[in-house]
Amino acid sequence: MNFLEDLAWRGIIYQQSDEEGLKDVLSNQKISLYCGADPTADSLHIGHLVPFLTLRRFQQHGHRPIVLVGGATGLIGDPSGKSEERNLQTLEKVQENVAGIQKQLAAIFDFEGENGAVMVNNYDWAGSMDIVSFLRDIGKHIGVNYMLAKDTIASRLETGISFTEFTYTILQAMDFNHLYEHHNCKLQIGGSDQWGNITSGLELIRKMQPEGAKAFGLTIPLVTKADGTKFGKTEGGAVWLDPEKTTPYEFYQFWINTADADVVKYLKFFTFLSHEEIEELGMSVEEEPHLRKAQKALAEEMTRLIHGEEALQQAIKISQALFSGNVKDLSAVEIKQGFKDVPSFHAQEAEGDLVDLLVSAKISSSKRQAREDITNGAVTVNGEKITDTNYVLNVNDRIEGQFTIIRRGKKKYTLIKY
Ligand code: 485
Repeated sequence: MNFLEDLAWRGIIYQQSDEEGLKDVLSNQKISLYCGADPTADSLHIGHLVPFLTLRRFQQHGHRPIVLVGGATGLIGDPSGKSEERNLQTLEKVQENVAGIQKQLAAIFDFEGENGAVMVNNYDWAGSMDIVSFLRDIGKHIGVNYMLAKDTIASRLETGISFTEFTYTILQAMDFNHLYEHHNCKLQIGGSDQWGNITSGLELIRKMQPEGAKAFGLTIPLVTKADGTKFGKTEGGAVWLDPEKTTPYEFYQFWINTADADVVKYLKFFTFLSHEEIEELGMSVEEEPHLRKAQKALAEEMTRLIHGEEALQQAIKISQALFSGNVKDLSAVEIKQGFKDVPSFHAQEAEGDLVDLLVSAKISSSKRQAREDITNGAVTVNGEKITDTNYVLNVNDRIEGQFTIIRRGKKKYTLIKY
């Protein structure tokens, strides 16, 4: 199975500008190719991953990835897939976001060696271009009729689109042409919503480059869920790569919770596991789904890839502790991650009596209920069952002086903070 066949097996290919042509080029040369992201936030989220991981697959096969962050395009706003005009961001905010995103992308690629990755920012060539050059040298090659026919523009004609966003596709086309000229970049990849922008680039290259110049476009399908809900969203919103926004534990939990109907597809899309490994995990989903081997493999691969081995081990430790209830060996840092979404209560130094605390932290509805809960054996403090209704919490019940974990019943955790 060759590289393109592997991508097809993984379900990664959606549209191609010239399937035979690309197959031909890749069968006898190593190329440079690119994928871009706009700095709309200071972090990427998992919706960005498949295209960039695909870029990394190309690198593993000897091709050179060019990673573009849109310092210029981020100031304009891509209308693709948006039903409404975007709000402009300030230059300062965009630059701050560029730095955050570049750092995350840098961690995914290898910058050393013969086909080391290249990081570029389109602000470096588009930011200083003057309007007369733009209109004469670039704009003249792109017909307005051609632009109006693009889905992302046509779909906005009723509701309205500014000249700013209308022009966006030309900026992205200019990037492809620039990278073709300066980096011999022959292929642009992106999510399926980028088809219009990628083909604008092909059009501009055809018009501006010497006859016979050949470039290609390839898009990747949107990641979907079997139950029809949107991929990559949790109750807390997007799943970010930034550990401050989505902790490694939450990140791990997101993947662990993948449905059986989706897990093999995600293993193919997101991981670098071999066909044999993925097929074996697929069999496990069929024959022994309760073991959730495929989900565990997916969560481990993804957490290790984005956050590293140490964070992965911590995420596993927190998950096991929360599952078994044996929480006393967690460190304060681990508790902060694992209990981010658990109800918490700020206790005053004086509140040492367990019954009082259960009531003031709203764990039990009354003192009577609290005593009943304790005698029933429903209450644990840091994973230890307490059956004495006169129990008074002491300094030893504070993990690293900061937290006490109280559980009522099987799963209802409350975090006491000091
Ligand atoms: O030369 C380029 C300039 C900007 C871009 C690409 C090439 C960014 C692109 N227009 C864009 O908006 N991408 C999205 C983003 O930045 O969030 C997403 C796409 C998604 C996938 C992902 O980037 O919506 O399909 O391509 C990497």
